[in-house]
Amino acid sequence: MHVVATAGHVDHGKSTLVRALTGMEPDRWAEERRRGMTIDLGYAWTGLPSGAQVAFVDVPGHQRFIGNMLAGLGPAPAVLIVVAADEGWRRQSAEHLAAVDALGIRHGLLAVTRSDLADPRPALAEAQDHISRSSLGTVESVVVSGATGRGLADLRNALDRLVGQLPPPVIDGRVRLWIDRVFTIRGSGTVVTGTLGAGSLTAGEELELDGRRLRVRGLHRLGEAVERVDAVARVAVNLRSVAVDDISRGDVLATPGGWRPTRFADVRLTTAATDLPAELVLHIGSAAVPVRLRPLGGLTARLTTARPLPLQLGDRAVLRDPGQQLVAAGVLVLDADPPTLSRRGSAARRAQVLLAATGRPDVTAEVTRRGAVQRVDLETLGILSRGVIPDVSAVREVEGWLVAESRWRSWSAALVEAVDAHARAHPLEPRMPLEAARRSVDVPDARVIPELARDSGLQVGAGRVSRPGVRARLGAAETGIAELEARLAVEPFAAPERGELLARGLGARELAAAVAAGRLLRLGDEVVLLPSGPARAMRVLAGLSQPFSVSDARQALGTTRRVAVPLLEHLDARGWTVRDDTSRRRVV
Ligand SMILES: Nc1nc2c(ncn2[C@@H]2O[C@H](COP(=O)(O)OP(=O)(O)O)[C@@H](O)[C@H]2O)c(=O)[nH]1
Ligand SMILES: [Mg+2]
Repeated sequence: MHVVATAGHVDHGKSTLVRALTGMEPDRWAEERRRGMTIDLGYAWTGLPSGAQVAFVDVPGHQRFIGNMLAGLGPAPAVLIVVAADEGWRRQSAEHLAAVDALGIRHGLLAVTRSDLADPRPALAEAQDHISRSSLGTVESVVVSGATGRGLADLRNALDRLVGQLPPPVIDGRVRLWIDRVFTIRGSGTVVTGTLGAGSLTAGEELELDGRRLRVRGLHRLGEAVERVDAVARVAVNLRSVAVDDISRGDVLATPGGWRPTRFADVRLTTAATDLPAELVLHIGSAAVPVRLRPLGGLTARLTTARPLPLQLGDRAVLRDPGQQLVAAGVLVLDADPPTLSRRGSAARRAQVLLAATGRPDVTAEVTRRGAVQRVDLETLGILSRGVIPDVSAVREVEGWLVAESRWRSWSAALVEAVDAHARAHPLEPRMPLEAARRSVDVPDARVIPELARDSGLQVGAGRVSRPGVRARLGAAETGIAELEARLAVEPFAAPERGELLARGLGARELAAAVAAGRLLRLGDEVVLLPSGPARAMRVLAGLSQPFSVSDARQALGTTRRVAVPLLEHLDARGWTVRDDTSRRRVV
């Protein structure tokens, strides 16, 4: 399906054309039909000669309803501009074209209608002239009459060519459905409608609305119940467990976790705009939200929105001056996650950065600007698609982080320096804990450190990072350790008592260093043996009749319960012995 919005001055024959093309009534309200004027958005659809389906979003032309018009136009990929032959280019023709241009819509068609009332050529030439200077460029034109039916077949063919040129939608991406209508259907409950520009919807799935998870009870597409709707489409979504009053036009149904609503965006003004007031209304999708505009320099500005919006890089929107009911400017979102502007001069520096921004995703530039960023953040900002691998010569991907090569090299240098400084300051434990390394290098996530360390010629083990082969410098404790080693070589299970350790100058730090250096083995808090102790114990225990008790082991090893119990537990833990029941073991 394709979606085309109408545009054009009030009473120029938009709704009449839609009615003639579709056989459906776009003016849904009794008041609209009584006044013969479109007030709100109308919806109608038809098949084209090629078999393609087109759904129209028919907009009001009257200046008072420009907000409604923008809600219909905002999410539409293409536009049908309607001009009356007898009236020519009028104020809202220009206003609507300004909105089309601000939104950067590139696909359109011109219909000069009411050709039964006047020579269509002057109106056509004038309209073409205006349109060719907008984002639409030169468009195909058709002369028609809604009253006589003249040119309707040509218009159908032209619509076919128009929709045939539209770029294929992305359907495996995130959903952001700007809601344009909310109502209840008896027996079904709350229904919302919108133009699905990308992604797909499935009955039964969960979506997010304003942070709430809601389940899709059913879907309608062109009036028919369906299980799944792919973009581009007009779609009606029946939602469970939400009241009509809790939803309004401009709200968004979104892929859960797929978007990060923001109140700040840096934008480029895309249409020449001078003397913009600071208080404006931003029209994006079907939403109209008050914003504050802070010029940064050149045509760039920071927008602060009255409520959070799910924005992404490259979004187009319209700024309107609420006092004047006019399109004030178009905006292109350059950054939906901008840095805070604090210090004097930071706005000007920010403008410098933004001047170079294209509004197209540039992963390398984004990662370089931020240094390091989580992949999921770039995905929610629309900068990187799921599964796409960034340029590996400029960006490194580690544990869900994207790190600019330049930042990686500075981290690497800082890590080597920090590890060396740690080793100098802590000779008894020269290996630096990962978290301390993370803090001193200012890496956002300790999970990145192991790869950073390896890439820097360092080694990682036991939650610490160090130069390869680094040893604890035991210094003054060396003599005490050597004496203890000599004694344990003779009496392997006579673990030293606290008094002996202190007498040999071995406090907690020295013992920890000797353990880290592989000189001693510590079992629990109390027992210190040689690292060979457990293997020597196994040789003795294997000679016992199996199973054996703690007491059997103690006697065979010539030691005390203080040593035997943790030693046996250590052997259990290594899988060298197993406990048969609560008190007896056997050698495996
Ligand atoms: N004679 C003539 N009248 C038309 C034609 N198209 C629309 N009209 C009339 O123009 C008026 C406005 O039409 P409408 O479709 O409501 O205009 P919209 O405001 O652009 O939607 C209505 O009275 C229509 O009957 C046409 O091709 N020929
Ligand atoms: Mg109308």
